[in-house]
Amino acid sequence: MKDIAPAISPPSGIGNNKPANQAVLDWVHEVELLAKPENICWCDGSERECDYLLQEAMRQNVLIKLNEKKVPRSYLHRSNPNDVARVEQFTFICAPTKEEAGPTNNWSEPGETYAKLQGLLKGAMRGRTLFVVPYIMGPPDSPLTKVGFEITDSIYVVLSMRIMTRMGEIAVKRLGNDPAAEWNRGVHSLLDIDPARRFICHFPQDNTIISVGSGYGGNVLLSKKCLALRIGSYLARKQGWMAEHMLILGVESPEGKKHYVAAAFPSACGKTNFAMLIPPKHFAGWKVTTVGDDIAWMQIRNGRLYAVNPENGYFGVVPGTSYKSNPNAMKSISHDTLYTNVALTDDGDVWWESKDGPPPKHAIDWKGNDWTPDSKEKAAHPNSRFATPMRNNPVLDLDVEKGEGVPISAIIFGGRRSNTMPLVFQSFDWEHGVYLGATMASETTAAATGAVGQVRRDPMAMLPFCGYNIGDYFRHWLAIGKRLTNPPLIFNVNWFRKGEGGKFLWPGFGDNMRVLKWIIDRSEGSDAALKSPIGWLPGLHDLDLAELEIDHKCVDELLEIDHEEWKKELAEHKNFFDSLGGVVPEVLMKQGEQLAARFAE
Ligand code: GTP
Ligand code: SPV
Ligand code: MN
Repeated sequence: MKDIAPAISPPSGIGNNKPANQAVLDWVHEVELLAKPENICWCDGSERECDYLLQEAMRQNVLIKLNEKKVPRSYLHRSNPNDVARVEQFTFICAPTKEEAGPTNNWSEPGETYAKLQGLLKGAMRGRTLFVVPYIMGPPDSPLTKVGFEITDSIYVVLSMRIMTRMGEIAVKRLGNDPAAEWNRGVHSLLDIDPARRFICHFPQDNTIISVGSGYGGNVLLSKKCLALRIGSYLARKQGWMAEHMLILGVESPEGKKHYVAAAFPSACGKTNFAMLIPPKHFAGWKVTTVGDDIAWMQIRNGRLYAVNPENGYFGVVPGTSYKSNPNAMKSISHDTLYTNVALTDDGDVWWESKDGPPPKHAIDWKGNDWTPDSKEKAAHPNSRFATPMRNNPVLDLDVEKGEGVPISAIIFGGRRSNTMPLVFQSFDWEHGVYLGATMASETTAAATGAVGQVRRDPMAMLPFCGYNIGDYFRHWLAIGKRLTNPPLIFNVNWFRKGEGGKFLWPGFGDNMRVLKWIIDRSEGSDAALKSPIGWLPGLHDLDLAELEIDHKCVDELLEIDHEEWKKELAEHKNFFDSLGGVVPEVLMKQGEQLAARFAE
């Protein structure tokens, strides 16, 4: 299968949705002169255009149509095996100075970087079509909503953007004719999918993104990590709002009382699953609904935080998804879904590790090779993904389009930690909560290239996504807290603590409702908690574990604070802050000292 495909020649009425805005026309013309495409396809996001592009993508072997009976209107794409995840080491924040990018980002000088990228883009689209994809991020009537245009030479990117964003005419109309209007410029070219010529570059001051050499996910769907998080976080700080790597869920009690919660977990650490959870039988009458599964844009209204999901679809991890773990995700991806890097069965269905039922006797793996259950290789890549419209989600929250957003009662941080971190605890206050976020860590996953399973600090799950100096980002969090008269409570969770034999102590998935319930109770003023050096912990009887088959020993272990482990943890917090070269706000340094002092008491 291919990423790079020759130019298409759309019939009349398709591909000529040229906007009137002169700034857009000038920019596209500039890229055209540089990249020398065969032709330009101005996208309008219509059904007719989509049908045509799907036909072309199949004809060009970019997509395989799946069995219409098994997965209606769904397709499989295989990316180049050298191009299966985000590339953090080749991701750059090109702020005017290194200091503005800060100690956690790769920086490169804007002038030199533009020149280098222009060199790479020279003639890069010869023989290809240049697609212009207009899109908006955010519900149409939100004041936070942003317009973006992505230029790309990948038909797969166009089809993915149509799922992931509100794409087409809606954005052209919203931008209007004012050449001074604000919009994001995104240029993407596959070049030749060579890892040596793969760069994801952000120019926050110019609201511009240039991505070359990749065809995969977060590297190329420029709306998502590049605009909604990296450029988004830069704009958010300037404009006084927040752009976060957070899911947003609604939780409604049997009495009809509803809360919204936002949770920041690092990549492939459970956001999509938590956002769609189905409460266990014991919680009859409780309902969880999804506002977003990956990104939250939040602003202050009447002293409270309100969140919108800027996206229109989910780009979720496939392996591990099953009717047992996440029935709502399974239903969402049972039709109208674009799969990347999963296995293809002989009857045109898709398969992946941990899907329900026995593995197929034979399949074609994600690399396009024969596969049987005896194969040593995985059938699906660990970072294989689905792109599916959020409308497919059976528990989509009714307020997902609400421009003002949903009010947030609690913020949850969490990572993958085999030890040290208890199942759940609550911060003493906002500043302490910011400390929890700033010091959080997680084992690395297949969502980015590089080693998997290594504990690294990932502040607020934003390490790869904060578009400016992390010290200023911490300061921004603290400043937001000062402006909130009714701030969300802040919690930390860990679904991934392991016991003897390396097995997860906590069943996770739907049973995470038990933890969520405690969080909601605390938000409503319940005093069911015990004070510990690290924060408020649920007492043994404060978590509703009814009808859960779990050893009491496991629950003890899940809630245990091991002083030896915490001694190491505290040292790592300090090392991490010190490694940031003096940018960490004094209040957070103090929080660390206070935490140590509480342990010494
Ligand atoms: P990104 O899209 O990369 O930002 O990831 P995400 O945070 O949305 O992660 P996702 O929900 O897709 O989960 C990633 C992996 O973690 C999947 O393989 C899940 O099956 C697994 N997972 C999710 N929730 C749980 C849980 O509660 N317990 C356990 N053990 N695994 C979980
Ligand atoms: C992540 O890595 O956090 C993702 C997937 O959500 S990607 O869009 O590829 O970045
Ligand atoms: Mn993510």
